[in-house]
Amino acid sequence: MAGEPQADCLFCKIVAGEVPATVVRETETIVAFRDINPQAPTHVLVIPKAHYPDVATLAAAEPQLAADVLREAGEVAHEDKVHGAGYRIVFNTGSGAGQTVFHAHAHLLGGRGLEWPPG
Ligand code: DGP
Repeated sequence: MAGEPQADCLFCKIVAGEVPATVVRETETIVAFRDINPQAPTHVLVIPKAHYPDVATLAAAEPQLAADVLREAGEVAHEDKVHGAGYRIVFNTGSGAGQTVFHAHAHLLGGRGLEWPPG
């Protein structure tokens, strides 16, 4: 069923506490934790607790939950003090765009200069 935990999903296991992560923020609907392979001084993943394979599927099924992810990414940017200098929120969507974990997640990147266009 849409949104239900998936046994083979790494991020569902992080939500369940079965895989450890450095959690920086948690609400009823989302978890935010530091990326294991950080690409910037602040690199936090913000995920819905419910399982959706990518952001487009999430936004179509539960737009309020997608909004929760965006709002909480902004909150983490404030907490990590990267909001002043600017930061980026990225959703890799599909393997061709670099998505490797198929549980929707926002990358919050900040704390260094960020090039445009991204690679
Ligand atoms: P993406 O390539 O957009 O699907 O991003 C997946 C991210 O997940 C990638 O930046 C690395 C991160 N990641 C993968 N495995 C783990 C893990 O076990 N723990 C944490 N904290 N991050 C992980």
